[in-house]
Amino acid sequence: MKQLYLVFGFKIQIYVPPPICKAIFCFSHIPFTSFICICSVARSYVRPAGGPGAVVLNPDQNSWTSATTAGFTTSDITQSEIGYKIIKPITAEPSADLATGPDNGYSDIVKTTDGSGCYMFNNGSNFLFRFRIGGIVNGAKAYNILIDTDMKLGATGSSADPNYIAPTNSGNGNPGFEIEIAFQTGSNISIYNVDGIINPSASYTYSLATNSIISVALSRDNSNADYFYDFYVPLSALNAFGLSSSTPFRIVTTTNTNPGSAFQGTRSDIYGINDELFPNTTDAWEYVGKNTPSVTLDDITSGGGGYPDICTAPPVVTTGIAAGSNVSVTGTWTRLDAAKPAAATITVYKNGISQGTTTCNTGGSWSFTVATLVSGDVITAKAQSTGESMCMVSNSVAVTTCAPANISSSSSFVLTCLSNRGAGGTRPDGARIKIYTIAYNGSLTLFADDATTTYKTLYNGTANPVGTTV
Ligand SMILES: [Ca+2]
Ligand SMILES: [Ca+2]
Ligand SMILES: [Ca+2]
Ligand SMILES: [Ca+2]
Repeated sequence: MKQLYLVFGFKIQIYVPPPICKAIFCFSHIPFTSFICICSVARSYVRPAGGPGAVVLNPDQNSWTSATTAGFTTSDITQSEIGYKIIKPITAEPSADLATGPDNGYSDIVKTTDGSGCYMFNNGSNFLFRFRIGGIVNGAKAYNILIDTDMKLGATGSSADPNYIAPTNSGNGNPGFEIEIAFQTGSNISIYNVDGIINPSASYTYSLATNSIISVALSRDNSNADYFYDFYVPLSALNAFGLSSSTPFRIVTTTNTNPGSAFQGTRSDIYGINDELFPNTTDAWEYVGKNTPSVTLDDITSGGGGYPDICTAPPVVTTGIAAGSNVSVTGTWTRLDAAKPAAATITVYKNGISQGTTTCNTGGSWSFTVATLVSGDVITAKAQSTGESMCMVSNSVAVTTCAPANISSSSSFVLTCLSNRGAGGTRPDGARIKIYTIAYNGSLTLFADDATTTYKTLYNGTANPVGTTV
């Protein structure tokens, strides 16, 4: 409401409407004192102009993306004509967090009250997408879907993508996405094969008139209208890339101030992160992709289970696990960000088989006793917090046997601590401690003792055992 002026004791209030109103209704709720005008906001499509738009995106072919001509009144998700499934952001998506482009504008992914800003849907024949964008402008931009079909991303680690392309000073890399779908305003909707490619050619193109609709959302980020950018591609085209209805894939949504492939353009906004904290675009895509749960096309049908809960951050398994009985496996766990639950259940695996669970608070350490470990066993762990998915695995630690040839025969020597910062323990009085490295052929090289200057063995500040021979 905007109070304009007082005229002869009559308070006149004028509503300043959003850009598109179905109608403006005015009434006086207290006779002769004030008038209230309500804009019944039309969630009508705004592009393409001059017709009902794509039948796939607007099945009843009226002028509304809402389920009824009453528009969106309480929720533009539950009242949507298409039952889009929410793509859950890995962390809160801020407004005005852009790498390039005007804040709150045509490339800013914004959110509604539940935190969501991107959506997708499988209608049985087509793959539909919806971006919630803070504004609209004439001109050619791109709204890009990056799809990882082999669950591999990054240059290193057990799930590295063999087709990883590093970024250069002059352009984006590709951390391991295989398919890209781009809504390129001003030209078309394209599907690109980007498997090991950063300068892709479109494998399929579809016209904006038949495959896209832009309409007004209920949310009003920055106190002005937000828009739904809807587009779709046929499932048959994705099937040609090997993506079946049950193929797990990961999805990253991103906007681009250039009208083309994300890999060739200038990143504006990646959904699910504060872009101001991720200056390297390729690393940001990889970070989001790796922290994203997998989904299938079956999940996002009207009867499907929906988009999975977001992943709990993985634990870290402490290295240096020796073979034996009742071995204590230890590690740490830290949540992805402060908005996430502070505790997680840790499941420990031996050779991929669950051995049991323990718990951990964020920033803390955990331990779990495994009954038997032999050299070559591989230990991993996963974490799960309330309301989240257990979809990320820790580092892998191989169990080793430690039996150097000249191991001390003293039973009074006890190693109580071993970490990458050093080791500590107790020893018989007067004994000298020497640390050796062991080569693959079994030969020993002195690493540290009380006479070594680089890595020195200390005895809690005492001179003991000077003169002792070991
Ligand atoms: Ca944003
Ligand atoms: Ca807005
Ligand atoms: Ca991949
Ligand atoms: Ca963002």
